[in-house]
Amino acid sequence: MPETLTATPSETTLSETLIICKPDAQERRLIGEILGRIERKGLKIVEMKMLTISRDLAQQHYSEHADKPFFGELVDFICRSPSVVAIVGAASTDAVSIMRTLIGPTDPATAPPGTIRGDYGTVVTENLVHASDSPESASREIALFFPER
Ligand code: IDP
Ligand code: MG
Repeated sequence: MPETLTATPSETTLSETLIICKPDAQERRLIGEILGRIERKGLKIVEMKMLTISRDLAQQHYSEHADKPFFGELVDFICRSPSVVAIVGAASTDAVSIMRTLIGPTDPATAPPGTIRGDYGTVVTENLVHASDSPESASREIALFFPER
């Protein structure tokens, strides 16, 4: 049997990021597909919960976009039905960049096939999945969604 099929994945996580399967993922029955891609990549789901994000939490999470014209639409969208929020760990220091590569660029219309957004989305607001954009954002967002940690 090839080594890759028998190897035990590393339990070590050297870095973490935060992901959100957004409301469109639940509505379109794509939560399992998204989490499956993350796991098959070799990343580890370290913590996970499902919740309908409150407007207050959404505004804090997306505070950097408060002045953008799409902010109201974005908050309405992210609160409209349940999301799955997870801490994702990598056995390297690159959890943030690996996850960002896996999801693809923000606009699914131009995101390359092979990325989650490129394979499943067509409009920019409803792009299925969030992932932290830097280690600093990851720390802030993990504290926001998992304050008990
Ligand atoms: P990111 O999710 O790739 O980091 P950001 O620029 O941080 O992208 O935007 C946050 C979220 O806001 C996006 O994932 C998308 O859902 C939404 N968004 C971004 N740009 C637009 C836009 O121009 N119109 C509507 N929604 C947008
Ligand atoms: Mg962002």
